[in-house]
Amino acid sequence: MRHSIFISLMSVFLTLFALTAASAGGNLQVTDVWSRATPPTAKVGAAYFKVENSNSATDMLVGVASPIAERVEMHTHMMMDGMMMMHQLESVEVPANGTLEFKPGGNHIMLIGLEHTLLEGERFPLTLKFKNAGNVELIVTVRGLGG
Ligand SMILES: [Cu+2]
Repeated sequence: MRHSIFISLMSVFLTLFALTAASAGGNLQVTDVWSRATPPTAKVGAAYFKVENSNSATDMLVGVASPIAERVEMHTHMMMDGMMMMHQLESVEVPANGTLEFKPGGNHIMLIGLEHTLLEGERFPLTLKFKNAGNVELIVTVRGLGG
């Protein structure tokens, strides 16, 4: 008798665990993943994307990684003493049932120490690390300098 109660409790836990695992990452959708081509001597580039969160809970973007640069950071622009400055962010909130946008003039992913010039049409991997959803692997498409 005891034994069967233990088994059924275990199966409840396992089911709960499976449900939790399935929902992780499933409610975040990352679109518009792009980067801008860089001039031949440039050592830095930027990447942009949009995260849609259809979950009723907020998530946090807590890290970024790419093999294409020595360092990858999250940045934002802010006015300081009348000058537009870049400022590194440790984490960025993804609002519940909302959208987080990384776009030119605002939040951006900074690729520092580029391995090579980014050419239009090129693709490279980018990993976004979310506090709740875990890692999301993306492919960034490089757009032309004018686009
Ligand atoms: Cu920057």
